Amino acid sequence: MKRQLEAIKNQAMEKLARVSDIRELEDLKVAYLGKKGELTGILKKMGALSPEERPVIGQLANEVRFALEESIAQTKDRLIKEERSIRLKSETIDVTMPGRIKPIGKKHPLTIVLDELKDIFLGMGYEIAEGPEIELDYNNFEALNIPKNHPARDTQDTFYISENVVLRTHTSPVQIRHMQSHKPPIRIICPGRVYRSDAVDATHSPVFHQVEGLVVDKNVTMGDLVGTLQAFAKGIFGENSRIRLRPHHFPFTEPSAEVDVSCWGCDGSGCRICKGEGWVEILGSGMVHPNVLRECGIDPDVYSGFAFGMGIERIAMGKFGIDDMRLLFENDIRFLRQF
Ligand code: 2NL
Repeated sequence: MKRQLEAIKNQAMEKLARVSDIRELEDLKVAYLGKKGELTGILKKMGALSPEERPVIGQLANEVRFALEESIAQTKDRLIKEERSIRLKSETIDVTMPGRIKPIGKKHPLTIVLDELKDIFLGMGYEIAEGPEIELDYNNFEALNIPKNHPARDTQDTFYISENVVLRTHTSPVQIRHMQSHKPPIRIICPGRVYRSDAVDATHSPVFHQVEGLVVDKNVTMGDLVGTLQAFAKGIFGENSRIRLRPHHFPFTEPSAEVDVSCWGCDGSGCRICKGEGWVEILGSGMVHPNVLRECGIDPDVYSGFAFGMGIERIAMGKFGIDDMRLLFENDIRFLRQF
C-alpha cells in the first residue's frame, strides 16, 4: 500500500507538471482527490489494515494528499499567470494607429435660414410663438376673415381631417390664438410646418415651412411694416438689398402688398436668378384686417397692426441657388454638406 501511495503521488506530480489549462487541472484534481478518486480509493481500503500499519499508512496518505493539494494550487497559479500574459499580448493596443474619422452632420439649409430669421426678429424685440399643426377650421380660416365657401379656400388645397378640423395651411392660426390670449402690444414671429394638398414637383411640396410675423399696438402704420421688412431683407440677403411693395389682395389684411427684394445675383440689372426682372418676390404682407382684430377681441378703433408671411423653402432656394425643392427633403448628406 505504501508503494501504491508513492506511485500515485509520482504519477500525479508528473501529470500536474504537464497540465496546460484550468479544465485539465480540474479533471486531474477529481481523478485523484475526488470522491471516486485514486487516493480516496486507497483510504477506503485502510479498514483492512492491522492496527500497527494503520497510523503509518494513514500518515503517509495524508502527506500525499497535502503534497497533491499544494501542487494543484501552485499549478493553478501558474496557469492563471500564463493565460493572463497570453491575453495581454493579444489585446495590446497600437496607440499610434490613426483613428476612424466619423462623418459630421451639417445644419440643414432650412435651419440656417430659420436661425438667421429668428436672430433678425429677436433682435428687433419679437417673441417666437408656436402652435398645433392640426387646427380648427375656425382658427385657420373663419377668424382670418375667410368664411366657408370663400374663394380663397380653393387656392389653399386644404387637407380636411373632419368638417371642422384641418391640417393648418399657414401659421396664421398661431397668431389668432396669440391675439385671443394676449393683450397688445404684440410682436411675434410664428415659424412652423404647414400643409397643402399639392403634387410634388421642383417648386411644390404638400409639406413646407412658413414664418409669419404679427405686430399689434397703438399707432402701428404701413411705414412700420416697410421699415421692418427692409431690415429683414438686408439681414437675410445682404446690406445692399432694397424692397418694393406691389398692391395685392389677402382676405386677412387691408391694404395688402406683395414684397419683392432687389436681386442678390445682379443687384437689379437682370440675371438668371430674377429671370431678367431685377426683383424677386419673397413675401406677402399687409395691415391686419379690422374684422380679424375684432374677432380676436382687439378693438380696431384703438389698435392697428401689420402682418406678413413667407415660405422658408422659397427663401432658402433663392438664397443658396437651389433649383429643386425636393433636394431640401431628401437629406442626402452630399447635398447638405454644400451649405
Ligand atoms: C403669403 C402671405 C401673409 C399674413 C400672411 C396674417 C396673419 C394674421 C392676420 C393677418 Cl393673424 N395676416 N398673415 C398676412 C399677409 C400675408 O402671407 O404669401 N405667405 C406665403
